[in-house]
Amino acid sequence: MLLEQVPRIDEISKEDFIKYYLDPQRPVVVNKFASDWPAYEKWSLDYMREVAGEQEVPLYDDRPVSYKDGFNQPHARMKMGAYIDLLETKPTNYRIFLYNLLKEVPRLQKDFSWPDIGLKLVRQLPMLFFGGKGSRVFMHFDIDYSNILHFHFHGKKQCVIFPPDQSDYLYKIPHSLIAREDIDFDDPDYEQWPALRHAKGYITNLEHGDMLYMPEGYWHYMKYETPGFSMSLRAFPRRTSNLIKAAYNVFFMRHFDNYMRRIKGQRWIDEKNAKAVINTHRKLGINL
Ligand SMILES: O=C(O)CCC(=O)C(=O)O
Repeated sequence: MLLEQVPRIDEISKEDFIKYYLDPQRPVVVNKFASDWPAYEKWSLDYMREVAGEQEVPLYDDRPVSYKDGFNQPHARMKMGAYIDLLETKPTNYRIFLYNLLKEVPRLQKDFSWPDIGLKLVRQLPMLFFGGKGSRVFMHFDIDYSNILHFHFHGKKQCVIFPPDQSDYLYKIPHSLIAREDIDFDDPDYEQWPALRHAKGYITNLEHGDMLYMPEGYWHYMKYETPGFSMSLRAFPRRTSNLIKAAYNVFFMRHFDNYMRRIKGQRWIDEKNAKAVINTHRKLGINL
């Protein structure tokens, strides 16, 4: 894998964001973008415990996809307060993924403002993500091919991202949004996954208040270096081809995948995992 640093800037106007990043679909990190928001002072794990401690939240760990679970089905539930205690006391794989906490706890919405940056952000979908020290978010892209503004709080996080045109090298699982889960994207085994040698992407490290812009359909793998949390704001894709793919995923693919899990069970998951390797190697003419 060839990873270059995501470009970083200290501030940006709407015009420049559109011209240099949104139109050409290039990622960027804006350092301390959130520094003007009340969230910059307030948002910490202690504050989340205070305002949302009693909320029951869905949790995911890094177990491989099983036919017994539905598409994106949580692995456990816990009170937010107990979850934050866990995050603060020991490393844990439990993560909160794609949770609309701001709907459950509306006062959090007063802590930030919607950036005026040339994106039509979807007001109903400010999603929060939490992770413990060392927890990893498998390599995936988002079902709706949105443009994503990803803000990080409290701790440090590393993000490895790839443009959609790198999909051929990433061992994509058919009928899903993920790459092979047994690839260690921190230190890939190129003997086992030779196609990854060709993949060209970006890496960046986010700290409290930083914002990463991920263009439409970008693959992302995230590692929480300390306990922390992030908020993603999203704008639906502007490219028609991505809108069509998003509609296909939302209205057909995930239901088809759930149906096949019920019909074929684990065989369906195993077949898809095998196909990810066959398809990738065939496209690149690799014979192992
Ligand atoms: O950082 C995370 O926990 C996951 C973030 C993510 O997948 C997203 O923003 O779409």
